[in-house]
Amino acid sequence: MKIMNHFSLILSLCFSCVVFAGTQSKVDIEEFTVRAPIPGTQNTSGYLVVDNYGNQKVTIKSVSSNVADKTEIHTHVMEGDMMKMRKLDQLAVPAKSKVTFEPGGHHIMFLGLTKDISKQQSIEVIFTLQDGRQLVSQAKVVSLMPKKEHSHHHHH
Ligand SMILES: [Cu+2]
Repeated sequence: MKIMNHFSLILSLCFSCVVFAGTQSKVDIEEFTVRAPIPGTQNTSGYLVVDNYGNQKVTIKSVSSNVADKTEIHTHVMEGDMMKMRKLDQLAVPAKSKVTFEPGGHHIMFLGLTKDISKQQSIEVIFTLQDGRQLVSQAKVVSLMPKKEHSHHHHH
């Protein structure tokens, strides 16, 4: 039974290579937020969920934006007892699964901001997939700074 399962898995993988090559990947970018940079800093990070609801693995090859010199996929790794960021050259999302980018894990890194994104509602980020398709998504700009201006408003 186990051997059969393996055999049919291999068959279906090869089958999908031939039949579905060139078809569109079924993937969504969800809950995309980017942090307004801390004043005086040039870098910031974004978080999202990549939802691959298709039957094929989806690989993100690169990300780009027009608000920073470089836009990269990063993850955090432990080196000794130090948490360090590392650039990922690509990110594979298995079929029927989600990858969550969150603080302490994967993130979109914006290096060398060229625009003051804290004044924008959202920014555009483009994900290029291995099949050449591009996903254009909007990241909502969120501020981590306490909203002091609201603390003096009293509602009666
Ligand atoms: Cu980073």
